[in-house]
Amino acid sequence: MEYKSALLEKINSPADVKALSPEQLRSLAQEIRVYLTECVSRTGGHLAPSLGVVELTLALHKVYDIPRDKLIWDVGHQAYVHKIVTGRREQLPTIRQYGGLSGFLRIDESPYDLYGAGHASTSISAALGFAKARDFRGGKDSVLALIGDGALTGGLALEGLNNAAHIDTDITIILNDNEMSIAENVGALATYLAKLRMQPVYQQAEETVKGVLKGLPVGSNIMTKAGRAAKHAATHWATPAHTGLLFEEMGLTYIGPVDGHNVEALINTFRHVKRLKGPVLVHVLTVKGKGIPYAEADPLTYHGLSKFSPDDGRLESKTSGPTFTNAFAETLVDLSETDDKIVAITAAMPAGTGLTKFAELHPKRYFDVGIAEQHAVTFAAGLAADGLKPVCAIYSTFLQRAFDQIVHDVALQRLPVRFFLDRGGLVGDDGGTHHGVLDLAYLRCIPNMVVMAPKNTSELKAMTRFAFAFNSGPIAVRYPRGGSALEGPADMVPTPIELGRAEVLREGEDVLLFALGAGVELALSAADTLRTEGIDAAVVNARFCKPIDTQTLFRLARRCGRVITVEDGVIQGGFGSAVLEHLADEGIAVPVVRIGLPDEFVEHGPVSVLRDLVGLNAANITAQARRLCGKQETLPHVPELATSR
Ligand SMILES: Cc1ncc(C[n+]2csc(CCOP(=O)(O)OP(=O)(O)O)c2C)c(N)n1
Repeated sequence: MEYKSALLEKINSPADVKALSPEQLRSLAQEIRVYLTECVSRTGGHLAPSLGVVELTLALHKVYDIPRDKLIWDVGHQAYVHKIVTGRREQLPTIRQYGGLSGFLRIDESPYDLYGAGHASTSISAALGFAKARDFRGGKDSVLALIGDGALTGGLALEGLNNAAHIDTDITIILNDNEMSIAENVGALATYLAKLRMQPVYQQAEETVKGVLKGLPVGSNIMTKAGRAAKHAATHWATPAHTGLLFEEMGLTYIGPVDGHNVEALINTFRHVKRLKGPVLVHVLTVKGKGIPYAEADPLTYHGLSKFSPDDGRLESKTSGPTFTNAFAETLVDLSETDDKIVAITAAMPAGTGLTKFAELHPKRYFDVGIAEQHAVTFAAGLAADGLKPVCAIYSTFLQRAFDQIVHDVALQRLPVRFFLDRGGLVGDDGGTHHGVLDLAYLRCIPNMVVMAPKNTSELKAMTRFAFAFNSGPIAVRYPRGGSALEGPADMVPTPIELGRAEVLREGEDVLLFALGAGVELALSAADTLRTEGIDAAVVNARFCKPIDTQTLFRLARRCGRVITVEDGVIQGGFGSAVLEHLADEGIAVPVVRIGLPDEFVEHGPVSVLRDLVGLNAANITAQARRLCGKQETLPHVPELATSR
């Protein structure tokens, strides 16, 4: 990839962007695209979203005075260009690496990151908070929310929009419309935006922009009929009167559509939008992956990816071996062939959750509801209440959004909704917003809920079959990204799954290692080491976090007299807590050590590094067992936990 950086190497702050002419900004945009692609090719990360907003980001920094003006990014996965122009250009190669820049925005990373995110659809609500806070302090700064068309499908974004149109404040919502969520964007709003895209582009040329916007009555009060009419006439000079009517009827001023790759048009638009009062929505049309042919042609693959060749986009081959996602996907497809009651729901993540094949085979039984986890769960509840067998395939971290729907709509009514939570445990590079470590705790406390975690992919297959045969209430299976080191031969059949029954992997006399999911692999490895030291550890694959196999737990806890629990979730309220509670209720007073994630948000970085940092590894289990058995006085040093604060 040819790499010119004449302008880029002088960009150290937004002031350097402000000093450039539109012509120079166009050249800078090209340099940024090459640099960005080079960097992401080496680290992995979100490529296509940032490539789509290069001109938009430059225009915003040219016109607005950030951080005095408040720019709130939705998700933050598309903010790499913002990082480059706000003093983090040289650090970009460290993005998503342990100790390096975050792949999202974080308040503590830079004064230019006014608000952090990682989950979608938060920007409008947060920006409204900034706008009202400004009003209270009598400030004059502009407040902007930058949100994608995908993120706009989220209920939270629509709640924000609803409130923005009603609350008396000045706010600009910039809609970055590239027609894509991670996959194709879906829903009625997406269809509506597609219609708007067909309209003539609002800012064709500088003169048009100036002509249109000069006619705009500054500070016109859109709450009065005359004010609204004047503003409407001025903002719809080049586009038909009905353009953006949906937003206008709600009470927002609609500006657009604007060509998001015409830096001059963007600058002119924002200069004038800055003068507008009330809630304004600027509809910007962008192309995801813009300027890098392979990313433009396949924005889904290049949305977020691991390392690749910057010249032709060739992906580095992934390590082969079965994955949990595929194990679930294949079993679901198998089951769906003989059971036409099975229906599947994703919240904008068809590929990541393994539903692509199911969608191809059963398009009528497959629902992508957009970034709408809450709706997904209540929708599933309705389907289940009328006799269907819905599966909600949602990443562990995103299902957090739908906690009350799980409680109120599903569990309270004992509806048989199957939850498949991919990316359970530490996910690595995406960091604190994305680690799926709360799920065991937040699901375990819900009455009527069954919660499982497999030790390997063949067990996940068995659990998937079990979950679809289980019709008496909600059931959840959570599993990590990737695969397991515990895979047996491909044709190995795991011992049958029975409700609330654990699998005893090793009997023992000295210490009980009671482990769940990914913790089983670590417990077995620790037990091997302990055996060489004369410590006889029993190892149990708990399989169920709820209900726990108390029969097995009590028998082995009594026999061994010492218990260590292992899980890749938070220890507060999680699986280990459940074990403690059961032992206490039964009056079994044995020492218990819980190994899992501490009460801290964990950083981004490779999973193995993060696990070592928090002591979620075989070495720590071994050391804890030695100590319980009186064989080691002091524990090895576990380095201080890195937190996201
Ligand atoms: C609550 C939540 N659900 C799912 C995701 C995963 N996710 C990250 S980006 C994205 C698509 C966002 O689309 P859009 O807002 O249009 O931005 P684009 O990537 O197209 O620029 C999704 C679904 C998320 N971050 N948060």
